[in-house]
Amino acid sequence: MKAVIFDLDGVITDTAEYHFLAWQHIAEQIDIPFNRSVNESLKGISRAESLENMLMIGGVETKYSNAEKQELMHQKNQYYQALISKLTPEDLLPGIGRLLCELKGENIKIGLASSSRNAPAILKRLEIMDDFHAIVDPATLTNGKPDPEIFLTAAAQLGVSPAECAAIEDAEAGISAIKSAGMFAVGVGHEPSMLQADLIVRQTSDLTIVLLHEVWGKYRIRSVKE
Ligand code: B16
Ligand code: MG
Repeated sequence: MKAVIFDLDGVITDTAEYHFLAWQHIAEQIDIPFNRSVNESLKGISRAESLENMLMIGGVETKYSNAEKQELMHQKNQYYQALISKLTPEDLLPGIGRLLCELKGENIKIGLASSSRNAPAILKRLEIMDDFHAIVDPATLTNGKPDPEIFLTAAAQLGVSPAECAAIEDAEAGISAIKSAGMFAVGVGHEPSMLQADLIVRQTSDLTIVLLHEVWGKYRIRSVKE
C-alpha cells in the first residue's frame, strides 16, 4: 500500500448532509418530491447529473431549459456554499485527522478523489489542504463516478500504480469506481451499497492504519491466488 485516496463528502467531513439540505431546498422550490433515499442515490454524483436524476424522479425531466437548469444548480451551490463557509477543523469526521497523521508517519501518499468542485475550499476550511499530495480537479475529467477515471487520475498524479492504492468511499458509485480502477476499496457505512468493498467499516473512527495494513495483507494474498 503506497497510497491512500480519499473521497471527501461523507468520508473526510459530513458535507453529505449539506448536499442533502441544499438539494432539499431546490426540490421544495420547484415542488418535486425529495427525501433521504433519493439523496442516497445522488452521493458521489456530479451536480449536473444529480439535478437530472432529481428531475427525472420528479417526473419533470423535460420541463426546464438548459439555462433554467444552470440557474437551479447555481442556487443549489450558493445554498451549499453558505453551509460550508461555517466549517472548521472540528468538522473533520472522527478518526480522519489521526489517520492522516498515521499515513504521513509511514510516508504513504495521500490523494483526494472527490466529485465536488468545492473540495479545495472545504479542505482549506478543515485546515488539511497541505496533507494531500494530489487533489484531482473533477472539472478536468470526462467521466464521473462510477467510472474509474477520477481514481486512476489520482494514482497517476501520485506516481503509483492502481494496485498499490487503497481508496475510501461512502457511496455506491464511488466503491464501483474504485473496484473498476483495480484498487483496494474501503467502504464507510452500513448500506447494502457497500457490498463490493474489500473492507467495510461502520464509521470513520474505525479507520486505522493498523486495520488497513491487516486487511490489505489478506487482500494481496487473495489477489495473488486469484
Ligand atoms: P459539488 P464526493 C460529491 O462529492 C458528493 O457526494 C455529491 O453529492 C455532489 O453532488 C458532488 O460531490 C458534486 O459536488 O456540487 O460541490 O461540485 O462524495 O465525490 O466527495
Ligand atoms: Mg462521498
